[in-house]
Formats: sequence, C-alpha cells, structure tokens
Amino acid sequence: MANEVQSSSTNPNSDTRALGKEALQPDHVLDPKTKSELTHRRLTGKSLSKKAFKFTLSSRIPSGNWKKIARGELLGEIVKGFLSLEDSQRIRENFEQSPALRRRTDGVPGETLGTDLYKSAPDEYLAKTLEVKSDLGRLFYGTVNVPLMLRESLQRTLPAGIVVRSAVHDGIEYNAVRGIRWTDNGAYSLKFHDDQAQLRDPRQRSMETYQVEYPVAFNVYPSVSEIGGDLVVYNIAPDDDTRARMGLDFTGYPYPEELLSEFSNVSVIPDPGDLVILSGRFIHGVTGIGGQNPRILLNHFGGFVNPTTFVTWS
Ligand SMILES: O=C(O)CCC(=O)C(=O)O
Ligand SMILES: [Fe+2]
Repeated sequence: MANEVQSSSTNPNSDTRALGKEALQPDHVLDPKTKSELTHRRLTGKSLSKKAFKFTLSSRIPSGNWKKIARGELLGEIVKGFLSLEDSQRIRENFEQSPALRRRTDGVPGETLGTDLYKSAPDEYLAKTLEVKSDLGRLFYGTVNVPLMLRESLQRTLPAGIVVRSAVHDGIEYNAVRGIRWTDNGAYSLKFHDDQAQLRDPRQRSMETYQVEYPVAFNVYPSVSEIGGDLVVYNIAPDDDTRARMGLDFTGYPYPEELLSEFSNVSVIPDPGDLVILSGRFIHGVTGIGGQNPRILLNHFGGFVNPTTFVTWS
C-alpha cells in the first residue's frame, strides 16, 4: 500500500466496543455498582471507517487532504521532508539556546517556547503572547519561518475566498506556533489526550478558537529521539458526555490508557524535518523517550471557525 500508513494493530474487539455481549444484559442482571462503574469508565464518541483511519503520505508540501482532516473525515497526513535537515538542525540549536524556554506549570509535563492556550484565560494568554513574540521569532533565525511557510502552503490549496490567518482576540494575533519538548517520564512522554476539549474552557468563550469543532495539529519535528517518541493515535474522538463523566470537560487530558484497548490505533515515528498533520479530536499520546537526541516539536493548531475562515493558534 503506497502513499498511506494504516492502523498497525487492530483489536479484534474494536467493533463490539467495551461492553461485550455478556455485559449488554437487562439492567437488573448487573449489580448496580458494576453497572455504574462500566458506564462511568466507557469511552464513547466518533470513530472513523477503516478507510479513513489512516495517514496519507506526501512529499515536501501538504496535499489538499488537510481540508478533510479539518472536517474530521480523515485522520491525518505525513509530509516527508517539510524542513531540510540543515534547517532542522539550526532550529534545534535556536530552541535549545533560547532564554525564553520555560517549564510548563499547567500540569502537563513539558517545556515550551511560546504560548500554551491550554487552561489560559484570554488576558493571560495575550499578555504572554506579546511577551514571547521576539524570542519566538528568533527560533527561526538563520533558517526559514516555519509557521509562515506552513500558512502559505495551506493557503495555496484553497480556492479564492477562503482564508488562513492567525486567530485574533482584542486586536492581538495569537502566536501561530510553539516549540515543545515533552518531559513526562513514564511509558509516555505525553499522556493520551484530545486537542478539542481544551478549547471549551468557559473563560475562553469570547475567543475565536472556542468555535472550532475539529482542531488540526500541524506538528513539525526539527529533532527526534533515537528511542521512543512515537505518536500513537486511537480511533475514537470522545464526545462531551465521555469528557463530563471523566471530569475532562475542559482539558481532554489525560484519558486512562486501559480504556483505549478496544479501539484500533496507528503509530507515527517521525523523521527529522517531517510535518505530521493530525485531526486532533482523536485521542493521541507520545511514547517515552530515550537516547541522546532531544525530541523537539513545532506545534501549530488550526481550525475552521466558519466555512471561509481557517484560524491558527498555539
Ligand atoms: O508531540 C507530538 O507528537 C504530539 C503533540 C500533541 O499532541 C500536542 O501538542 O497536543
Ligand atoms: Fe495533542
């Protein structure tokens, strides 16, 4: 199968879901405690067909498939060699030497250069956006401006009248990118999550990103670890009910790994310079990291806020 990466392990139970036949008995047969436990712990939501649960492959520039990804109709695309190795190396150096690199304090173990909209109130996010703007700009010093290159390549695939731009709040443009290194130190360097719940924070109701139904992650990897660092994605986009039951309404992080085994999954092991485009509502995480090289990610988020406007943020 050329030009696509399909699910690597398909659980034979994936079509029957967590509650197998024996669990689907009349209510009075299950003791109430077991019943409530099962209902409480179950993941429900949208799964893609086998045909759509895959990453298409393209070379150097994204194909027009990202529009399907942004409608939640296709899982993703891997763009090989989006950045040259030379540019990747320079961005890695700029990232590692930046005085603005900060350990996150929002409960997600990692270091960010830039801004994390996750759990931020609008004023706080915008103040931070202005504060880091010049350091973030310096991440691309001596190389290419990655968010600009990305935005232009997306724009080129669109008909006239549809625009790709930074999200704006109170006259301030959100940052289009952040540099990240994940530091969780268990089996996963970034635990399983979705990228949409975080946009539902009630404090962010007035922000453009609150309107986004299907966020897309555009992840560029200037450096990858020799061991681990696989991006693992499961074929389930949880619904609001699931998030509410798990108390993850406004974070979507972290989902318990043991609940995912009934869904099929696909793993992506990026090479340096690759761009991975992912429909971010599908639960995903990153495996633990080892070896000498850091795993550095340039993460851009984007989403349609109406049929003619695609906004980006970080
Ligand atoms: O590091 C990765 O490959 C995925 C990053 C991610 O899921 C996120 O930033 O939300
Ligand atoms: Fe994510």
